[in-house]
Amino acid sequence: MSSVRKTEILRIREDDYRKDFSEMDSKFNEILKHFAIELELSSYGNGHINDTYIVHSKPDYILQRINKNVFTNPPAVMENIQGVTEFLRKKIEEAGGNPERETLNLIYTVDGKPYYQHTDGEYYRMYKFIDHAISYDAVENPMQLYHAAKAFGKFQNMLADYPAEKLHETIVNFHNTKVRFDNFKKAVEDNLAGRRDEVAEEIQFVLDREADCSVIVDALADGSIPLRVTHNDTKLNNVMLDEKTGEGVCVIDLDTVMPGSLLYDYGDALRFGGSSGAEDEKDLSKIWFDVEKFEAFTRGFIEALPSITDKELELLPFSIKLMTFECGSRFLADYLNGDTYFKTHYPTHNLDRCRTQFKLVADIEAKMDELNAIVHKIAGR
Ligand code: ADP
Ligand code: GN1
Ligand code: MG
Repeated sequence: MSSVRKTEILRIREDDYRKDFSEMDSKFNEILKHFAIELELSSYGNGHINDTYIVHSKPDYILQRINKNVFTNPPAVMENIQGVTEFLRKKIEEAGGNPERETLNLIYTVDGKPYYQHTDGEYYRMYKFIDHAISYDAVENPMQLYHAAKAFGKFQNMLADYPAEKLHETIVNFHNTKVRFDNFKKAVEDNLAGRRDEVAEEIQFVLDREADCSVIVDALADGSIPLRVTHNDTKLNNVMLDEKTGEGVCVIDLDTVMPGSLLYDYGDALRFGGSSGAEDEKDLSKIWFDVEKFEAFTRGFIEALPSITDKELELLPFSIKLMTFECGSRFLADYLNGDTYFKTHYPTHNLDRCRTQFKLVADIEAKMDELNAIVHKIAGR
């Protein structure tokens, strides 16, 4: 354990990494709690994909095991993150900001790599821990969404001239909703977990909305909206907000930075942030699409991205519906496949998540005219 405490930038000994951190976590946690001593390395955060640990040191670090099932080429993911963070570092310096805090800072191994591959084949990476900033798992007030929107908008602005051809497609067709729809139908057909009959209503909900799936994909293909470098996973807990001012500090979770549409970032952020409740709330009477939160995020996003085109503006409310629909159908597909993609904590976790998403989709559909009017009011065009 003490070897972990000694971890320093560029001085990480391979031996430190040779331990299985998840095993350490459960075993030592159990032993140390009997001595009322806190573990120096513990599980951290609520991401659905990677295994994240905080390494208590001076300063602290974030250690992550990259999910190889989701990211089949971790070195390509790390090449993207290395390229993007170095690029952002320069932009932040030019703007007089603090790159130690405003972008992720990778810790390199002693042999100069941005990740370490353990002998068991698993990939680990390390970042500086961003101090005095919070990533929220739930929205506490609409101002948080305003600040998150500014941060995600600024992130896109800074990457506007990033050479997109350098980016690997870390998850192929990540937001290609047409392909997602086909994958969904395959999950229904395969019925791997034998759960198809209990979710007939949810399956029908997806099938009824096939026409929506082509709207953004086709608009990108025919050039009516621009291809941009986007984050693609803009959940509120993927941005750190300053613990005192509440303002955006740093956009994190850069695994899916790829060419895409601004609508993916906007829609996905409001899929999560615009909900009245938790993504896995069981009581659906507590779930609706909150127009006040929508307005706060939309205001921040449009302020940060004045380059947004008329066509993109027109599609903003639709994109929330589509990203929510996409995510709900991904949760349902994973439920049908036997929960192999998202981390789940109980057997119907993915189904509960799917149901909140579909409740939101239906509510967004009902509020579409109101949402469109608000976008026009905010944009002034
Ligand atoms: P996942 O892909 O599993 O969502 P993330 O990269 O989003 O993994 O990390 C999970 C959580 O860990 C984040 O939501 C955030 O709370 C925390 N986290 C990640 N990186 C940092 C960092 N550099 N500093 C502080 N907290 C971090
Ligand atoms: C995952 O990694 P995380 O928890 O920030 C997922 C997103 C989903 C989200 C749903 C790489 O995000 O696409 O929208 O869960 N990330 C990946 O909460 O699939
Ligand atoms: Mg995350």
